[in-house]
Order: sequence, then C-alpha cells, then structure tokens
Amino acid sequence: MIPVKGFSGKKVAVLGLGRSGLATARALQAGGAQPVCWDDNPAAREAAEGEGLVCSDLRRHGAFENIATLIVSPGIPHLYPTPNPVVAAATDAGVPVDNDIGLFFRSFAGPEWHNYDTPPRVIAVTGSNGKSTSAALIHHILTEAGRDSQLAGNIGRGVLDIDPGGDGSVVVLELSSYQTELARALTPDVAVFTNLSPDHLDRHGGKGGYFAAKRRLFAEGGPDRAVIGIDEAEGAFLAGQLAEGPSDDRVIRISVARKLTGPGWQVFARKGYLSEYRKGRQTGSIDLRDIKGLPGAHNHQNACAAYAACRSLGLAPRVIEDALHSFPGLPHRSQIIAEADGVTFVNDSKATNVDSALKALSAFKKVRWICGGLEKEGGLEALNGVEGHVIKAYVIGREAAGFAMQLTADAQVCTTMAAAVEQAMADAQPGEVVLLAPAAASFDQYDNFEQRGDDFTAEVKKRL
Ligand code: UMA
Repeated sequence: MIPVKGFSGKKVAVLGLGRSGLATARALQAGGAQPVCWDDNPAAREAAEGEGLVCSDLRRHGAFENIATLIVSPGIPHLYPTPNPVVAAATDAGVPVDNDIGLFFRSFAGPEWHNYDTPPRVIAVTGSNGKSTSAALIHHILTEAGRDSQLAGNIGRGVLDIDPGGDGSVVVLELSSYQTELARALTPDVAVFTNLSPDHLDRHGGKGGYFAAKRRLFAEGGPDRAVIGIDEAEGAFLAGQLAEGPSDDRVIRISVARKLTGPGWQVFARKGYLSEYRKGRQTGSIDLRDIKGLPGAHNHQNACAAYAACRSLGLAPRVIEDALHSFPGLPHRSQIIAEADGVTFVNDSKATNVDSALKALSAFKKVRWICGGLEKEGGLEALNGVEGHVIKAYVIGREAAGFAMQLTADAQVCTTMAAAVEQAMADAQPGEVVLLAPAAASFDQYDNFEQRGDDFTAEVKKRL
C-alpha cells in the first residue's frame, strides 16, 4: 500500500467504495487521515463498515464542513452527463475534488529514494484501445528482464494498493480518461498514448472532451518521455505539440500505418515487422508474425508502444524481443481459447466498441463473427465493409434484430450466446475462426465484458 501524504489529521471524503475507493480509504488511514466514506449502494457501505471504515451520508446539508478534499471513484460522473450530487455539493462548498491517481502521484516518492541508485519510475499508459495490453506487455517485458515491476490502475488494481517503490523498480499504470480527467497531479516519467477513437462520449461531453481528458497526462507536469501513436489526427497533433522539432527524441512516435524514418526517435510495424529508427538510422527490428500472444495490426501497435516504453528505460532490443515471445496475452483480448478440427476460437469480449471490433476482425481472414449487445453512441456504420473478413455474423443481445439489420455482412439473429456459438460451430469449416468481438457493451445481458467472455468460452468448451 502507498500511504497517502499531506492529509494527516484531516478528514477526506471518499465517494465510491469499489476497488479504487476501498484502496484509497485504506491508504488515507495509513497516512494518518480520517476517511469519511460514502457509496450510493448500501451493500458497499456495509462491506466498508465491516472492515472498520467510517461511512457518513455525503449528500446531507453541511456534509463538507471540515472536509479537506473529496476523492471520487472513476465510474462516478463528476461532470457529464451530470455531476453526482455529492461531487456537486463538494464543488459548491469549495472543496477540491481529486481521485486516487492524484493522491498516488503526490504520495509515491519517499525520503528513502535519496539512498537509491536508480529512483523508481512510473510509466502511465492511456488511449482508447490497447492500453490494457500495452500496459500488461510493458510489465511482462520488465519482469522478464529481471526488473522489479508492478501493474495497476484501470487494469483492475487500485493504484494506492501497490507496494512502495524499491531501488530501480517500475510502476506501470493503465489510466482511463475518467482517471486522467480528474487527477490533480499527473507526473509519470514515461507517458504512452496508444490511439484515439470515440468512446465514453457521454462522460466527456463529446470527442473533444474525451481527447482533452487523455491529453492531461502529457500536460500536467510533462513526462520526460512521451510515446505517441500518430495514426489518428489527435495523436499526430499531440506529438507535434510536445516536440520542439522533428529531431526531438523526448517524443517517440509509433505507427502501424506508415514507415517512420525521420531524424527523431520512432517505432513502427509494417507487414509484420517492427522497426526502430533513431536519428535516421535503424536501431532495432523484430519479426512479430509468429508471436502468438499478439495477433493482428492492433496488437502490433501494442508491441510498438511497449517496445518504445521499454527502450526509453534502456532495455536492449533483444531482451524485449525474447519477452514478446513469452507474452501470454490478456484474457478477453484476442485470446485463443480453443482450436478444434482446424477451427480456432477467439475471445475478444473486450471489443466493446466498433473500432476495437474492427481491429479484432482485421487480425483474421475467414471469420464467423459473434457480435451485438448494447449499442454505443456513434452507430454501426463503420462496420460496413467487413465482408472481406466475415463469412457470417451471429448477432446476440436484447436488440439483436435491430443490430443485425444495420450490418452489411450476412447476419443471423441468435439473441443468446448459446444459440450463436451453436450455429457458428455448426457452420465453421477448417481454416476459419469463430470470433467473439461484440462491437457493443455487455450490460444488456451481462454484468461486464468479462462475464460475457467467460460465457462464450464455456459455451464453446462444452461443445468440443
Ligand atoms: N457508485 C456510486 N454512485 C454512482 C456510481 C457508482 O456510489 O453514481 C459506486 C458503486 O456502488 C460502487 C463504486 O461506486 O461501489 C464503483 O466505483 P467504480 O465504478 O469507479 O469501480 P471500481 O471498482 O472502483 O473500479 C475502478 C474502475 N472502474 C471504472 O472506471 C468504471 C476500474 O476500471 C479500475 O480497474 C479500478 O477502479 C481500479 O483502478 C474498470 C473499467 O471498466 C476495469 N474501466 C473503464 C473501461 O476500461 O472502459 C473506464
């Protein structure tokens, strides 16, 4: 745990008692503060009280008297579509609003760091897609290289839950736009921006607000090194804004769309090969084609991001290459769950938006595609044209018929996962892939995307 500094003897309000909220309340206590907790769900309050935390209704009049700051969980709206009433009350009372990420950056460094040969480093990864895989890959490479590394943030572990940094250690954080938008301190040593495509637009008042939230990671304090995916206009703009000129190697540009051989520092992947160029000369090359844990161009972008971040810490290209080969991949992300009679079954339940589903589809040639669920803002039009890869779509979800009607690919309304898997398996021929890449949220039928991916896996395995 990282004890929170700067609030000893003070009351700090904590809103939301999930993974990040509970870790925050414990870390505040460890730092000598008095957390005053609230969650709109009574069961969450009961669980917190069960471990000795104090809960008090932060919605009541005068709740923010003598409160130093309010810490808000990422899943709770602080601005759009409308602020949670507790956040609005704190703002009205003039109480600063922050989150666990802000507290982490204020509290991580300790006096013992003076005695370290190499102070701990923080690598923070953001972007619309690929941030979990890129962050997990960086952590994997560092661990394989013998570095002391910890992984936390949006990937599932509250940032204040990790151990204090040791000599030469690294913390790898996956940060969502919810987290970067609210944090009052954001000072990673290396910051990574994978890509940008519309997501969570309701929480950021549109795409501009969404980009602005992610961009804060590069503005507040400024990382020593920025690794930026430049295949979209926003990334290209950000790289240009951060660099003094084309040869400024504080920015490492990455691409899977084009060759980058300018005077600066860049890493790109083309035709399955990763290349690193620095000062106009090639300094590294890796064949990515046989790396099982990283199929498809979107994963090659993750490989470029992780490679660049690890190179910026001084790791050798060969060390990184060896570690890429042993990366097992993440559950629910292009995860091969079975192979039988020449058919491969792939779980990409994390493809919760159109863009990530397109990326998953483009990694394979002949796809029996299980898709559908709760449609996100922006429509499905971008999915037109997938016929080159998709033999047939098997549509799940409560609104499966409406979803199927919007697809140009041959589509069958299946509604349930069981029916979709049954039909796709009956139709599949050797050499084909049965891929779950929903292009939609899971909440119409499941609690989360993990449960949806587990259901797919179970339905496949019981028929093999
Ligand atoms: N709650 C309220 N009022 C509300 C809404 C929620 O009191 O109006 C309470 C709930 O009752 C619950 C708590 O808030 O007890 C949940 O807070 P939370 O949704 O922030 O969830 P945590 O468990 O704290 O998990 C959060 C991140 N969740 C979200 O951003 C939605 C986790 O990312 C993250 O791993 C974790 O902190 C540790 O840092 C998950 C996620 O879905 C994986 N992220 C989104 C994504 O990847 O698309 C951004």
